[in-house]
Amino acid sequence: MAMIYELYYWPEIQGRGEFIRLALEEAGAKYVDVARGSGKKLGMAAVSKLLDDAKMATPPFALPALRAGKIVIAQTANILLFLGGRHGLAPRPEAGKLWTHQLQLTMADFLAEIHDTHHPIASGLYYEDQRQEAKRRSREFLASRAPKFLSYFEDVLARNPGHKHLVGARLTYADLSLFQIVSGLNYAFPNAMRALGKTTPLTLALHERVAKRPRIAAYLASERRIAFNAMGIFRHYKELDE
Ligand SMILES: N[C@@H](CCC(=O)N[C@@H](CS)C(=O)NCC(=O)O)C(=O)O
Repeated sequence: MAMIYELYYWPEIQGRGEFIRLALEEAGAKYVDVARGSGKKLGMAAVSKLLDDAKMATPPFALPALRAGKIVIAQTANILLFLGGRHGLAPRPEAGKLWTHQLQLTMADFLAEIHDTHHPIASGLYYEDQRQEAKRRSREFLASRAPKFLSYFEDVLARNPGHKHLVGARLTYADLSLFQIVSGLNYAFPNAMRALGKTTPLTLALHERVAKRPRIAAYLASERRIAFNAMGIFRHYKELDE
């Protein structure tokens, strides 16, 4: 019988959980989005139970976490390393596996900087309490950091024969994650992305192709896909996108 994974993540945002959802959806894997479910052993109570489990020998520091049978794995890139190996979403040879993981870790760095555009001082403070700093941070991010990260991934695509995937000749979870990053940046910084996109045609083409993959297209059109919103990692504040 196929395993039913349990994804533990916050119920109202795409956030880091979305990188896991995309991999599970592309793999056609069976999973339960625990916090979004209702009934026995589901909902936020189940998430709290996991996070508060004092007896667990391998507790996660933060979400997302994935339960696969007896093991619970956390750290987005670590979960994807695991799923990539199990579902053919990464090369099997060590060099390719590590390269895919390396790209994912670089996207994790990028994502942290994206988050810090609207929360540069503290995640625990309201955006309104760090507005001025957010403006400065975003200006710097859009002028130098976003172009540096995006042109890096563009260059990786350019170096890979065929230019269709980040790694080798087949789709990997790194492609799915780059799709998610571009989707999020388009939502958060539509103005800046209009200009930045012109310099990253291979990345934009990858984004289009991933969106059209049958399982991903079905997922994006479904209720399982949470819309971008003002609570997630990718947020749209007009004043940060000028
Ligand atoms: N490096 C971790 C970061 C995890 C993380 O920061 N998760 C957020 C939600 S997206 C969280 O639950 N943070 C709570 C905290 O840091 O206290 C990963 O990539 O999974």
